[in-house]
Amino acid sequence: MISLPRLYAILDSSCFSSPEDLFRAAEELFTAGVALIQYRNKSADAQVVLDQARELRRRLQARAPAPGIPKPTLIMNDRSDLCLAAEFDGVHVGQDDLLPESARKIIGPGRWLGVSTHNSQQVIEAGQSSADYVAIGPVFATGSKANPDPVIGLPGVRQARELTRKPLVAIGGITRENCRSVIEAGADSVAVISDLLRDPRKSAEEFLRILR
Ligand code: TZP
Ligand code: MG
Repeated sequence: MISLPRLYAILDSSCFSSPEDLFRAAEELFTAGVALIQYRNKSADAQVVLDQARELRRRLQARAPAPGIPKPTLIMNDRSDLCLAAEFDGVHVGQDDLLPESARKIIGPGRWLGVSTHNSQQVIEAGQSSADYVAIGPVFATGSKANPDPVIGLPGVRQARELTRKPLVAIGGITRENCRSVIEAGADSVAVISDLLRDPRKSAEEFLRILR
């Protein structure tokens, strides 16, 4: 069973005005000690996604981690093929992507597989799959996802916790203000897009302090 860090940072290309800005944010998260980072790009062509993912990895590999902090685990959103091609550490699939077992076939046994879920039935199914972690959400209202599923609230996190023993990631509208309550509801980790954007290093440090 994998061990999830409390903070799971998601870098969504649509939130940055250039790839360079995204790479810089990644470096700041790295400096803050963020141990798990997802690269999410819903709009670019596959080759552009691959090139950016490789550059992201190269930038983070080139930096020496702070003492006691490992290199971040890098997760590719949606695409198992690009996860392999970019030599990422894992892939995250949603309900509209490859089924978990199909993604697993591509990435093999060693890389991480995460699965997004939005209701009890999906949590149960993901829990029975070869996923390494199950993500549940949106916990709160979010502006970072097109056509989000209904908000599940903290009761939804509690329910998901009862339905699977796999490591549980909560996502959607999670901020420094509410993240503690999400962990207390049973999540092992919180995935965050927007509340890391403004000053990535400072916000990540604050998240990590609050979640310690
Ligand atoms: N899946 C469910 S909510 C969400 C995704 C990708 C977006 C989370 O972004 P934010 O800005 O942290 O609410
Ligand atoms: Mg997806």
